[in-house]
Amino acid sequence: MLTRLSPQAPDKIIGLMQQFRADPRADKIDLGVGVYRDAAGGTPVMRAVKTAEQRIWQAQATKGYVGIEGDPAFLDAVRTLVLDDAAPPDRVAAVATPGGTGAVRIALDLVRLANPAARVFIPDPSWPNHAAIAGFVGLEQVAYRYYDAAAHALDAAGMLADLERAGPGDVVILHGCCHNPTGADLSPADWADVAAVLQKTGALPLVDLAYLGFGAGVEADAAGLRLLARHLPEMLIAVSGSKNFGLYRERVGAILALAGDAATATLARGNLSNLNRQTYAFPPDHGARVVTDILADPALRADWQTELDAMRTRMEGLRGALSDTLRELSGSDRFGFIAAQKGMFSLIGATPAQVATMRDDHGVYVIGDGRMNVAGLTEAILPRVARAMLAAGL
Ligand code: PLP
Ligand code: TYF
Repeated sequence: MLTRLSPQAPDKIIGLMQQFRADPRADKIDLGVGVYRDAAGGTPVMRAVKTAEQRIWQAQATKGYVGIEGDPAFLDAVRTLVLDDAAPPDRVAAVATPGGTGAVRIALDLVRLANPAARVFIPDPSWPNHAAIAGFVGLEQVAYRYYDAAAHALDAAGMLADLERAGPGDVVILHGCCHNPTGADLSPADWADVAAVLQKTGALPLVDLAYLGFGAGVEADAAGLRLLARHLPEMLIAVSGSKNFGLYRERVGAILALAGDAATATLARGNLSNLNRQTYAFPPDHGARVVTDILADPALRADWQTELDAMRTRMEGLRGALSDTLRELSGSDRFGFIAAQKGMFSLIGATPAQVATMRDDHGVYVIGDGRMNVAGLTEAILPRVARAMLAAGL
């Protein structure tokens, strides 16, 4: 049986992680996979997470199963963090998932159950797993214009024109904030325009929210999806706790389904619960419990917020410093967009050959499409990265 399998390529991000690990150079620089790094180049456990874990270790008396949908307290905490009062709780169905990737998978499985003929509209470019998972669950994919590479900015007119083509049985994937890989986000006015198009077409938004708090702060980053929730009858939100709680390997996530009424929310919850059961039964609990405890304890929550704000401010500082260094070294303003963009990533505008030169000649790893994890920079390595970019011909 197993001999009948065909080889599967890893996605380009995970492939690059493997290539980086195999590189023997001591001074290699990893700006590939999206992991936040502090000034020392590490990805430490957040303070509030450590405290919550200590308390859980002391108080937890059992590792018996939690429910198939995950802990209701976790789901309430996530719903409130993400939606605040933008949607009545009885219209929201939620289940916990392994990470945001699990949430995207369960969301697209839910769409397939509702309408196997649904088309999934995916921004061009997007996180590679969007198209990969849509294809794997058997849904047709449609790319919509998102990024104007020459302007290093959102192509709002192209996006809206393409989204007009989605119909009532279709799904539109939107990045809640900190667009991966471009760093180009929707303005509040763009969100209002998208809401109007979705209202007109009846297409279902699937908001992928992997970086809440990394863009402009938790409230500002949630404003766009909350606007959709206030205006549209239905939406799906795939939430990740990997980045903003630094819980990557614990696999913290949830899918929220906003339905038109409470009865439909109950129907959606039953389907989400069944998808969890078919896929992995009980979702992981440890990271979810950490998040629940942090959000429920005012002191822990304040400390988490402070550390998250500091991480965001650090990323903004690195964006400014890289753009300034490139201005000094190149005598031009052409990298100003790096300072203006949001979150961990920017497309630096490198061709595949320039990406290879940066990697082979300078030991600087960015993804093949030119995506740089700006949050992987440190003050110490930043000048070397800027010089490598220019030496590669950028
Ligand atoms: N969606 C996007 C756009 C991402 O960049 C990521 C990666 O962090 C995820 C979802 C989900 O990540 P995880 O499964 O680690 O929570
Ligand atoms: O885009 C990134 O780097 C992160 C991590 O299949 C990631 O979102 C990368 C690839 C993947 C899953 C997560």
